[in-house]
Amino acid sequence: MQLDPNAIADFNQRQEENHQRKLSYWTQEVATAEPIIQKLIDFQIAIPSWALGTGGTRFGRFAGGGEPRSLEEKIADVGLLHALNRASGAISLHIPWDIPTDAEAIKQLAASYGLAFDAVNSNTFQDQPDQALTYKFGSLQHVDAAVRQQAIDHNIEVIRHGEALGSKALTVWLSDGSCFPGQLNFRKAFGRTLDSLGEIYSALPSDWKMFVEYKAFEPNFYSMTVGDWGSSFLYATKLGPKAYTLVDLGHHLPNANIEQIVAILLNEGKLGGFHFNDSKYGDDDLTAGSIKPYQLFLIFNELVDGMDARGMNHATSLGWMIDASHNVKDPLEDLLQSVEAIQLAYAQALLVDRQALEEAREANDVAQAQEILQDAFRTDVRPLVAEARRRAGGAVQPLALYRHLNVRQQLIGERGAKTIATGL
Ligand code: RM4
Ligand code: MN
Ligand code: MN
Repeated sequence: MQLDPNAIADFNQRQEENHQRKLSYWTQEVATAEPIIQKLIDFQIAIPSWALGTGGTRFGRFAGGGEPRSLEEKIADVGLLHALNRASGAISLHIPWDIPTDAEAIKQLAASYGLAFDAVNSNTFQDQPDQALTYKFGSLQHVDAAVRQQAIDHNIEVIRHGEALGSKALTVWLSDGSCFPGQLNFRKAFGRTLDSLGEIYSALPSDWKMFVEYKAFEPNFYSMTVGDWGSSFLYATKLGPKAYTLVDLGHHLPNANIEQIVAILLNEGKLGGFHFNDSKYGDDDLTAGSIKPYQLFLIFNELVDGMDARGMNHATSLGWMIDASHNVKDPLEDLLQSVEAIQLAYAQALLVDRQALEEAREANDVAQAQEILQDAFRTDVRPLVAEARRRAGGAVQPLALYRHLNVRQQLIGERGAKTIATGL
């Protein structure tokens, strides 16, 4: 379904007075309000094609209705999100869950919604029905060269699909590792994985990036061959200048200081991008900012600081992607919430008084340094984010409008109550 632009304008009109009242503090009192609004308008977050349906756990799956049945319908869903918030202008595809059979048509369809294609993702963590060899004991690390070759070929095929769509990056997340001590020769597994990644790297177009995503656990529970940022950094460094580390917020051991990891990778020029989500325990894939919003802010604080130090464009230098799963919420509502949480953290980070913070640090004024960060974090920047959406043609209150228009009911009407989207 397409959103009627008049519906957005009408709904915004109802909020206008309220919105302007909250915004007036910003426009009248805060000198940086305008540049922050502009940065927010430019900042786009890619939606994962694998998270538009209801997610499951290994215990079950409780599907909602009106889930997208095809890649075309997934693109339509992301188009809806983007029409509402004007901040979801890209989609990230997972192959083979979403194979674009007619790339030109898919590209045009996406363009009609104002969407671009962010990183394409390969999948060597599952066996496909038509696949010759199994990934049960790994893919790029496998002891059998034929399995490694099959996984390399798959990744190259994913690059080709991405090229046809105008994608500029490949994300490789490997489930490779071992479940029990003794199962794997760590040194050999690292070497084989590096060689296999090297083959894929050689197939990258010159203007592409390769994102090496790490994860500390699951599905292998004793060791993961790309298990932490250190290993990912090592692979990326050995592979060459087009390879970068990708940080998925749910892929660390408990209590890891992710903002410090981000600061160091960024400073080394090896941070490629993000999979945003939130978690309480592990790779929970919950809505961004729903559990640890302060952590999300602290990550953005390092990002803004580090990107500015290196003269990087906030909107385009890194891959900004969501990787989430929704077991109990409407996926589209959840994604609207995630995008907004990311924008809020970004806006708060832009508010930090960096000069004062540096002065406090140089003076070892710990309390003052903490005050400066918490002052920004405790500021209600929702009017700024709403204004950025409004100016870009989106809804001041996207979730409220989504509900007001009964979008899910309409999707159920179009697609049916029992549909299943490919993905997590
Ligand atoms: C993994 C990882 C990858 C994602 C898969 C579906 O845990 O986060 O990025 O592609 O899940
Ligand atoms: Mn991920
Ligand atoms: Mn994950």
